[in-house]
Formats: sequence, structure tokens, C-alpha cells
Amino acid sequence: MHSLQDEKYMARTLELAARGAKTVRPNPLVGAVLVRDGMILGEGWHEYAGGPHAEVNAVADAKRRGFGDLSRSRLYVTLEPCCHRGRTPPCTDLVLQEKISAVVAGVLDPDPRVSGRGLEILARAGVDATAGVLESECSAINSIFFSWKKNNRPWTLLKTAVSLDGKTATAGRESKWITADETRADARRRRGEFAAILCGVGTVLADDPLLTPEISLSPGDSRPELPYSRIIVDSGYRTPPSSRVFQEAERYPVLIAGIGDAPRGLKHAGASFIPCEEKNGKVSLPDLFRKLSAMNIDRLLVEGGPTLAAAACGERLVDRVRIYAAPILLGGQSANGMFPVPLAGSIKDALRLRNMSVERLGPDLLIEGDLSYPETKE
Ligand code: AOF
Ligand code: ZN
Repeated sequence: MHSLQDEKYMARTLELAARGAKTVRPNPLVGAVLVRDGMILGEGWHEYAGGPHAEVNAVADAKRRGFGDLSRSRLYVTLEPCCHRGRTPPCTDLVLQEKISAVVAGVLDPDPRVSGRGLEILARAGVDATAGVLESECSAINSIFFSWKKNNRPWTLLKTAVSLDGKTATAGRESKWITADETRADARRRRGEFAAILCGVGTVLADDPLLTPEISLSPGDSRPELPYSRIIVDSGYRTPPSSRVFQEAERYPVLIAGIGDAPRGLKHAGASFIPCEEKNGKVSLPDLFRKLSAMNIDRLLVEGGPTLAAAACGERLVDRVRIYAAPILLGGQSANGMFPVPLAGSIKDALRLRNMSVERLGPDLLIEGDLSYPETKE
């Protein structure tokens, strides 16, 4: 079984892993330490997506320090070594080639190409391969990666701005602006934390938004590997080619998720397309989200309108909600609420915010929480 020594070395892999925080997306943070007879031979971490894995860097570090022979050493690694050829060769091959005698992984890799098979291959080849040291810490540092890989869809946050009585517009459809200037600036700044933003064509038609993020880079930051994409759910290709969203399309690609062939005008405007399956005459959101996942969109921001928000929650595709609430009351039966269709038939079946936080933001409130769905009855 695992010892305190194991925990000590695993804690070190976590420290190393964190060094990749600004550069590995959408890959996981991974750290690795090679140990023999109580001595650290080499250390490494996954530095950037597409680059060498943590194990490779730890082995290279050991060699640099003069340890050519790594037999009888133990490899500690936050995440199970991969056994697939991605952009780099499988780490399991490296372990066998270097005759490393034991591998201790923090947690199994949720990537379906691995998920237990890495350790299995090593064990079959005679390596003492185990997992589960500081497991919750090792999965917590990669919570978005775990969610993305396990659900085969991006980890998704729904952002909405409402009046205190839950309206997103007046009965006369006026929606600009419910929250204060500084609140909207906060929302734009936070867009930069995501790989893409998703919005419905209704919002494009009503508000003609830019949907660009404000990405502020501090010195030493590298740009995320993927450009920030703006995705419009537009079953019938109603997005006007003259929309403001096509500004800066080279820097922030515009993708239209629709059904069937896309009109030329939109292509000329600079859009790319994600042809999707149809569900009740509309883009199937589960299908779209699977496709976004395959495009390496690991974290997605959904920003309205209410129809899209309700559909995404209804399909259980939303993991967290961020509600900006202004201290105003709009009232009116016909004024759009946050969700224009029911999400629950009874209070006990309501969608619930867990780990809720509430913050004052100038005159407004910022309420956030992880979304939990009622259990489905079979
Ligand atoms: C490891 N060690 O340091 C990392 C692993 O094609 P790539 O190289 O970008 O591989 C990405 C996948 O490799 C990722 O989904 C995950 O399964 C694994 N990441 N594995 O053994 C590492 N970063
Ligand atoms: Zn690997």
C-alpha cells in the first residue's frame, strides 16, 4: 500500500504540475518525479499542449543530472501515464524502455484513450503500477479537464444578466442595459477565461453583439493554444452577414452551428460552419456540444438568449451558472424571464445551485454556483 513517502513525492508532483497553469490548456496539468533510494533523480512537468509530457521531461532531467540508468527507480506522476500516441509517443513506452520499476499515479486519466489502460499495460509488463495517492488533489487541479473528458462535452458556464425579479428584458423587449457599465465590463473580462462563447441567433438579431473577449496577458503568459471562438446557434442560418460579430473574425473565429448547407453570404462574411444533427427542427445541442468537445473546446461560456439558456439547462449541459442581478424590478407576464420554458415540474425537481457565492459588484449582485440536476427516474 501507499506510504507517507508516496504522499510526499506526490505533493511535489502537484507543485511541479502547477507550473504549467498558464500554458497547458486544453491539456491537463501534470507533474512527475523520479525517485531511487530516497533521492530525487529527476523532475518534470507538462509545459505546454503539444509539448513533451511530464514523464518525458522528468526522464530528460534525470539524464541531464547524470543518471543514465533509471532501472529500480519509482516514477510519481499526478496523472496516469498515457498509452496512446497523441502528439507525442505513449509514456508507457518510455517507462518500459527506461526499466522504471514502479509507477505511482495520483489519479487515472479520464481520457477514453487511456482511462486505466496505461496502468494495466505497465502492470502486465511487470511494473508495480498503482494509483490513488492524493487522488482528490490530483483530480481537483484538473477539474475542467476531468469534466470535459468524462462528459465528452465542454465544461459549461451559463452567464445571464437579470433584474432582481428575474427578467432579461422589459415587456417591450428592451434589454440594454439591465446591469451597470462596470458589471458588463466584468462579464467581458471573464470571457477570456473560456475557449469559446456560445450564443443564439435571436440575441445576434436583437442586440447585434460583438462577443469578443477582453484578453489581458500578464508578462510570461502565453496565448492559449486555441483562438477564442464565437459560436452562434442558428438552425436556419438567419445571422445577417452584416452583423458586428464578423468584426475581428480572423482573430476570434466565428462559427455557425446550423442544419444543412450554409448560405454563401455567410461564408463570405467570414463564418465557418458546424453542421449539426437536428432535434425538433433545431440544432441538437447534445450533438453540438460533442462536436465542440472534439474541437478541443474544453470550457464554454453560454451567453443567452433565454431560449438557448433554457435549452442548454434542459439538456443538462450546463455545469455552473453566473447571474448578474441589477437592483431593479421590471415585472410583466410577457417580459422574458431568465428561462422562458419550465425547467422543473415541481420544486423538488428544481435545478439547484451548489457551493453558491454572492458578491456585491458596484450597484449589482453577482451570484454563482455549480448547477445540480434532479436525479432522473428510470
Ligand atoms: C501523460 N503525461 O504530462 C500529460 C498527459 O496529444 P497530446 O500530447 O496533447 O496528449 C494529450 C492527452 O495526453 C491528454 O488528453 C491526456 O490524456 C494525456 N496527458 N499524459 O502521461 C502528461 N499531459
Ligand atoms: Zn504521456
